[in-house]
Amino acid sequence: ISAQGYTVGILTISDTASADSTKDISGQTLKTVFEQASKGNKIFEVIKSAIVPDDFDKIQNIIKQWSDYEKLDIIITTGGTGFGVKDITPEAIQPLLQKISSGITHAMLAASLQKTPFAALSRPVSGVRGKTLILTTPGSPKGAKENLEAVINVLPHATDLVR
Ligand code: MTE
Ligand code: CU1
Repeated sequence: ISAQGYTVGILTISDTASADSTKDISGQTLKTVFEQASKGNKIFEVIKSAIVPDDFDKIQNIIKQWSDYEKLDIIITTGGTGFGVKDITPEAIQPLLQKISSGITHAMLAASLQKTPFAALSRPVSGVRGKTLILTTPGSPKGAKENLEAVINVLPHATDLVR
């Protein structure tokens, strides 16, 4: 594989979307944000997309697959970051992170709080596993978009340092 830019995997974590993939608007929204950002010099290539239910093992398995075997540069998730009983994205992903990137998490929350006080109800985590940068965003298309846009400009440099 001779990817010119940064390889990206988008993981939608949602019981609803996993039952009916046409309901996965947020995954598509994230893809569009990466495509628009790639018009400049920062070329992001979304080469993996998947949908899993709010299931601890299924979330961990695909994160491990995409980082340890596919060796993606960036994995971004949408969904499951809230306070609902089923929301377990941070609990599933945090133990897989070898380095915690508090700054990226902070940047997402700070920018989000400028948009809505309900940003406080997201519990994002982010960090590095192997050579892969992993970040989580909320499940709504708006929340996913705003969180990615908050940090997308630092992702190329972050990824250069990791790989
Ligand atoms: N962050 C941004 N930037 N914009 C938003 O609209 N919505 C919030 C929050 N973060 C939101 C946001 C809301 S209302 C919830 S409940 C949480 O994300 C958790 O979302 P999730 O459980 O779908 O991951
Ligand atoms: Cu909410």
